[in-house]
Amino acid sequence: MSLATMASILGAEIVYAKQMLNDYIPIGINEQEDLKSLGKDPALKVLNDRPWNVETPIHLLDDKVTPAEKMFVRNNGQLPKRPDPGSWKLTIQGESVKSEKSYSLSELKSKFKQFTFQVTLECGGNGRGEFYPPTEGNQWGQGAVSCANWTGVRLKDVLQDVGIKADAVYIGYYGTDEHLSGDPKKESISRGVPIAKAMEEETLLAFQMNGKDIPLANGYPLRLVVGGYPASVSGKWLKTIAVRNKVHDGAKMETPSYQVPIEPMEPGEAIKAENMQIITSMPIRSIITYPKSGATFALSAALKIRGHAWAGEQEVSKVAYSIDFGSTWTSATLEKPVNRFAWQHFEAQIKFPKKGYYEVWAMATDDQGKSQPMVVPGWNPKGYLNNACHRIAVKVT
Ligand SMILES: Nc1nc2c(c(=O)[nH]1)N[C@H]1C(S)=C(S)[C@@H](COP(=O)(O)O)O[C@H]1N2
Ligand SMILES: [Mo]
Repeated sequence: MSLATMASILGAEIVYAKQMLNDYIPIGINEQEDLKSLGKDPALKVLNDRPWNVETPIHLLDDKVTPAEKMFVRNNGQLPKRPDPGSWKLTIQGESVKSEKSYSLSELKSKFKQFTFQVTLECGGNGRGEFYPPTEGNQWGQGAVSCANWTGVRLKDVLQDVGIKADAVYIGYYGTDEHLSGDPKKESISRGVPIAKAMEEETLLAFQMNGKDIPLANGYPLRLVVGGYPASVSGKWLKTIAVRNKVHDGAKMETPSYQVPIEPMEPGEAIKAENMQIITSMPIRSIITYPKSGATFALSAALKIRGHAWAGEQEVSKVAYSIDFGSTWTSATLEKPVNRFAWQHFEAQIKFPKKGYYEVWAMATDDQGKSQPMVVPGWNPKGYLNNACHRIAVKVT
């Protein structure tokens, strides 16, 4: 590869190119090539490539419907090879099914009514990087979230077709992604939801995203899509659903995975299983997707900001912004969600009083009156559910 080609891929001159070894490929290029092979925008941020954990910078979440190439990736195990959709089977089994049943993808598509919902999928660890003291795990900024259109059939309709017993309390999923160790006896992740959540109208067995095949990294050819809960319950590369007569006990259902303290904990305090609860509805949060933090604007023109807000299983009823470090707040214009579990868009026109440096903060409030905290909320051992206000820097000249 010529220096000029490398510079154009990197989008910058390689300042010390003369010092580079012959045939050396800058790491910046490797990561970008890998992202391209994943089908992702090279501007996404790789937090880990084994397993793949790729975050979307917030200004790239500006679309109302998240496009495939901008959707974050959170894998716990190895990325499966592209499977043959013709031989894919979904099996519904477990203690609480009347009898096990399997469906091919074409059976799922032809036998059941299809639905499309726009669903916010947010990693339970989104915002983890801001906890202090730091907790283990991917140090996500605030971009481990997406909101795409998912098309599929209702899990409810399929479970009713299979026939489930009265003692069913939970479902658990199994995907085809191998454990990082390659040990076939180990699962990378196998989580689930209470049966009532599984039976909700919007809970889908999805085979399309934004009207196309689901990207491989996001679960091709079939994934569970469950709104409002942490995205870890939306199993990718879905092969099996177990209908359980107890809380599902798959990988990452155990304490402290995807659990938060009932009574507040001090950093370093020993974790007691009886003080931990499984995360259900995600907390309220908002992000300012335009402008990009650090942008410069002329004082003469009003600045139009925009972004999205969501609140797990609740609806967002208000978004306000502040330009004076939270002293005063002004309401933004807020749209209704296109359906339950879709994020909601807000925008506002800001007139700044004079030239200088500002921060724009956004704060959402849900229909139960719950707002986002201005600072990082209660520390927890795995760094989940940081929904502190998002803020951007703005220079007015
Ligand atoms: N089979 C499988 N499903 C999975 C995961 C996984 O590693 N394997 N990761 C979960 C987690 S923790 C999250 S946050 C979401 C991420 O979805 P995405 O990669 O499509 O953005 O998928 C969930 N479903
Ligand atoms: Mo996650």
